[in-house]
This record gives sequence, structure tokens and C-alpha cells, in this order.
Amino acid sequence: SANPVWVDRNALRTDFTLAMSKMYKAEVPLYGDLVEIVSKINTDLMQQSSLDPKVLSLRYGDEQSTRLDIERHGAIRLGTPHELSTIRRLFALIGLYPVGYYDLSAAGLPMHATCFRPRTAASLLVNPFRVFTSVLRPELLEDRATKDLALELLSRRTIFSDQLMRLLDVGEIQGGRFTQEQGRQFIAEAIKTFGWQSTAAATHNEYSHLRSEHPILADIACFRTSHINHLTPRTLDIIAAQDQMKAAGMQVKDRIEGPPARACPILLRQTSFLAIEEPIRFTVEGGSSLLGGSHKARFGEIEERGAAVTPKGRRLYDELLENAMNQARSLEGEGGGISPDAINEVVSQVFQAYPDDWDELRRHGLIFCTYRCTTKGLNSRLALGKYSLETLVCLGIVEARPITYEDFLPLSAAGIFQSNLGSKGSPKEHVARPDERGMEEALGAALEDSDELYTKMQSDSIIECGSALSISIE
Ligand code: OOG
Ligand code: NI
Repeated sequence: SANPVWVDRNALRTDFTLAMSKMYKAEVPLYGDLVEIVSKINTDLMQQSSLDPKVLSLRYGDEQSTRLDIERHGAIRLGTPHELSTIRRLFALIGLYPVGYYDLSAAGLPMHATCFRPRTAASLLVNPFRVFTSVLRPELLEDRATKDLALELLSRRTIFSDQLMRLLDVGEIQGGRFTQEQGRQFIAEAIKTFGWQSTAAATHNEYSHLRSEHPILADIACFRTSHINHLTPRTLDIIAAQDQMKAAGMQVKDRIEGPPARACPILLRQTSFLAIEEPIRFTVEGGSSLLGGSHKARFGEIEERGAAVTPKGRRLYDELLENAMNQARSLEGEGGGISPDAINEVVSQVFQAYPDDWDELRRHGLIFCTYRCTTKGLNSRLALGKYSLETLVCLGIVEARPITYEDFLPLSAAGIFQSNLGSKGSPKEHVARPDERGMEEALGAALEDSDELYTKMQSDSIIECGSALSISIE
């Protein structure tokens, strides 16, 4: 028979993203409204073209893509190592790999997380969709009965269909790829794992027990699926989007997470509408009748991305954010309560110490960049030999472009979690107890280091410039 035609993994990821988007809009109509707001703002801004081209390329990224509004990320909360390792297999088939470690114990959550994302510049260009994936750490639950109950409920559930498990085997045996028809079936089966099922796989008592211990536990352990808890389109102007969300009557998170607004955006800014209250039903023990209740888990978020920072740039970011938050807390101590605007004010003040000029950021080694030859560079005849990168930039022979940050921020993530838990979270300080090894064991694979990926993108681009110009660059 003829050789099979394989579907491209990146194309399959786009099918997956679109299927998730369609499902989530149907499940959470408010999310559809959010996408419309963001899409309108983006289209208007694109028409005005008033944005700095560097900023535009950071936020827009894939200038070749016509799909400005395709979602940029989603998030799921898993319960067991088996669920996590199966999710790793599933995501690998659409070109998503675990990058980075996020300790959430420091924020008082009995969980840790990774980001499943594309690894290469080429696949990021096609579709950078990524999934923030957290998993329960039962060892962090202090109460014995709570821990036993969560584990008992999780051991009873199967979030993957038999057909999906078969397709995972088939895809792997075929070298991590599918035919068109298998790919179609795979997406359809995979989506079921992330859909919403309003009938809990727990009794009302079990649900209440877990929820009173920690609202996140009820969400992780009491359902038959690992429902996607939000999707996130990117916006070209998060402040405008936030204003319009409020104007549309949405309950919006009180602050935008991440760095303050800047001329040269770095990392990631995010905000969301708060989790909606949805009706759920519980199985009554021994009987077939159902008891009603409600659950808050699912929300809609927007993100605005900036440049990936180097480890040095990250240290400066973390340091300044910590200073700002300490200052904000001390203000709160004096007057009792501090408004989101006042916090933003403190953050902007403190971040004056973070350079806000592309050349300066680059020369101080605070951001990652890719380099490419200019037309002038390609037309100039350079003598063979060694050149410094800085000289070539100054001569206008190569130009630098900041690399888009493709990951998440643990403090921002914690802020997003907290805003959706109903409670403010306990004010007490939590001791961080990271366990990266434990995460890798549960995954059945090593975590990749995002700095290594950015470094490689940067150095590959320099090598390419060198060969295009037939010189060596150091
Ligand atoms: C994940 C929250 C983190 C982000 O964008 O930082 C997140 C969750 O609520 O499960 O998605
Ligand atoms: Ni998110």
C-alpha cells in the first residue's frame, strides 16, 4: 500500500487549540465575550499601527500568521503522577514539551507546575500555544483524612478514554505522528479530557470536606475530567482590554500581574475575569437521585507578552518586584488596606530602576535577542575575519530583535490562583518546598530549562548571520 501521509505536529497543535477554543466558548459563554473584546482592540490597534514595531513583533510574534486571535495558553490542574505522565505523552504528540519548574508551595498551594510548550523558534512561529499544568502534591497536605480522601477520589477516576490511550500508543509506535484521520480522532478524544462535566465524581460531603480544607482540592479531586480552567488570548493593549472588560460588566481581577507598563515590555502581564459560579450536581450515596450545588473554577484571562529576560534580567525583576511588594505591604500596615492603584504606583516607581531602552537592555545583558542581517549588511562586502557582534550592530550590518517570553511567572500564577479561590488566601508566610526531582519522576521525563532554549535561539541566530555574511562573529 502507499506510504502513509503524516500530519505535521505543529498543525495538529493548531487543530487542538481551535478545538479547545470552540469548546470553551460553548461551555463558558462569557469567555466568548472576552475574546470579542480583545479581538476588537487588537484589530483597531493594528489599523492605527501606532505601536513601536519591536513591541508589535513581541506581542504579535508570528507576523506570518493571520490568526491574531488564536489563544496563547490554557491551564489544567492534575491529580496524580499517572495523569501527569499521560498528559506528557498526549502533549508530545502536538509538539508541547515540559519546560521549567514552578513551585506553588511558596504561595500556600499544595501543588507544583510546569509549562508544556513548543521548544523551537520554528514551531513557536507556527503556534506558540502552551498549557500551564499543575499537579497535586499530597505530601504537602497536613490533614491525614483530607489527604486520604483526595487520593481515594483520584484513584477512582480515569480522565482519559480507552480510545485516547490506544491512540497514544499508535502515535508513539508511529514515531510520534499521526495520519490525518488518526489526528482527527486523537484531537476529538483528547478534548474530552479537558471538557466540563457538571456532575461531580464525589458526594456532597466529600466535596465539602475538600473544599473547606482548600478550595483547590475540591477542584482537582472531585470531577471526572481535568477541565481546562481558563484559556488566554493575547492582547496588544492589556490596559485597554481591562477597561473594556469592566465596561462590559465583567468581574475583573483587581490588579494586572507582572511588570508595570513600559516602553520596552518585558516578560508577561496578565489579568482575568474571576471564576464564574457554575451549577454542579452530586451523586447521592447509594441512590440515583442528584443533589445540586455550585462550583467556582473556570475563568477567562488575557495576556500581553514582552521580551524574555536573561537570568541577570530575571534577578533584577524579582528583586524589584519584591521591593515593591514590601513597600506596598508597609503602606498597608500604616493605613490598613491599600488600593490596587496605589500598589501599581509603588511598582512603577520601583521599576524606574529597570532600564527601559532596547539597546540598553541588550547591552547590559538583561534580555535575550535574535540577530539578523540587514539589507545593508547583506549588500556590504566585509573582509573575511572576526567581528564583534556589537560592532556589527553599531554598523547597522545586523540588527537585534528581542525574543518573546514564552513562559510563565510563578508569582503571577499564584496571584491568578488566589484571585479565583474565593478567599484571599491565608496571609501567613509559607515556606517554599520545591521538589523538581519529584516533578520529573511523576512526568517520567526531564524538565527543560527555558534559559537554555532562549540562549540557543540567540546563538543560532548569530551563527546564521555569520554564515550569511561569510564572517565569524564573536
Ligand atoms: C493556573 C494559574 C496560572 C497563569 O497564566 O499564570 C496561569 C491555574 O489557575 O490553574 O494560568
Ligand atoms: Ni493563565
